[in-house]
Amino acid sequence: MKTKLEELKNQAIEEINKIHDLKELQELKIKYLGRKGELNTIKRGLKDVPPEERPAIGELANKTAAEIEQTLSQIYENLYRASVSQKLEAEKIDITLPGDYVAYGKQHPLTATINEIVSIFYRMGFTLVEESNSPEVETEYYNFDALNFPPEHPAKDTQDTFYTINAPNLLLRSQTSNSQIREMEKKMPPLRVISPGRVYRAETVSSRKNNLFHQVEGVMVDKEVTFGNLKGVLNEFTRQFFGQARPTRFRTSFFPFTEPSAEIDVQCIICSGKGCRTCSGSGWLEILGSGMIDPNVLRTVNIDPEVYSGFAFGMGVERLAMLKFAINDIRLFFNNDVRFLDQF
Ligand code: 2NL
Repeated sequence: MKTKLEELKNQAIEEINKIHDLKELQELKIKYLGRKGELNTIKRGLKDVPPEERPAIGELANKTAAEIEQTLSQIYENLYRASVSQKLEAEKIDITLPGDYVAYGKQHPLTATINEIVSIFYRMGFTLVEESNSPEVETEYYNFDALNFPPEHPAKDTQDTFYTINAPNLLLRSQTSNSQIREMEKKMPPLRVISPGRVYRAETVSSRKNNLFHQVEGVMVDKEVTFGNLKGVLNEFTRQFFGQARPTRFRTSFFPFTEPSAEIDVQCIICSGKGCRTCSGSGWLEILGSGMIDPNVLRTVNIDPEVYSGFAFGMGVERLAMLKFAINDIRLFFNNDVRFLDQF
């Protein structure tokens, strides 16, 4: 039995030293040291050994087991180390390589233009209308009637305005004045608010017109607000938006909701001559409409026109952005072509 154990040990160590991976190691462990393994098979012969020799043989069996165990764990350690360094080698990262290209998003030119307009007025004491006062789906009353549009005004025609088919008198607002009417209904003067937002018109889409566009409108209402205040505020706006050097002019106009009314032009940024397509040769470009709020409008929102007066203005954001950045097609704002958007 002594030789059997001796042979077993040598055989086991020889086999263990030949293995390549942890799976083989596990198999050998079971083969030699497992419950039904070779060592136990030999140990079962212990009962045939004379009693006086049993302790020495038993001790030898335990020693053999310990030696096999030790060889196994040594090999285990070597294999484990090798597998870890192999893994580390395979997953090695070269931190000196340049990083991946990341395409940064940009603010849309319309958003940037709205933000610029809003911040200019903000610095002159205007605040934004409340979102809840500025719905895009609106009643005929807030879009037209409260603004002193006569019942038969052509803008009310279904050819010009999008009406909903499932509810009478419900439409997509054609200007953001609805929000100022709602603000004035709820709050007392002094008031200085602006309302940027989407508006809708049933236009034939072209390089100059889209069914959806953006407006910024504003009103200021207080005791003794004058046309002089209107000129002061709007001159300051055009100076900041188009720059000190660009000449502007006031020109008389007409709107149902303001009296008197005026439009502001800036000198054409494209041309300085007769054949210009941008300004039709006039040399001037209209940038916004304005006026003193009609007393009828103030009465409609329960503000006494004998006590209070106000001015109002409205401008098309796409139009202003097109003039400022020399963009020749309004559809570029809505196509989301990155080659266009990347330039801002
Ligand atoms: C334009 C002209 C304008 C207004 C908008 C307004 C609003 C109220 C009362 C009176 Cl609540 N007026 N808004 C006034 C004058 C002109 O817009 O050409 N917009 C693109």
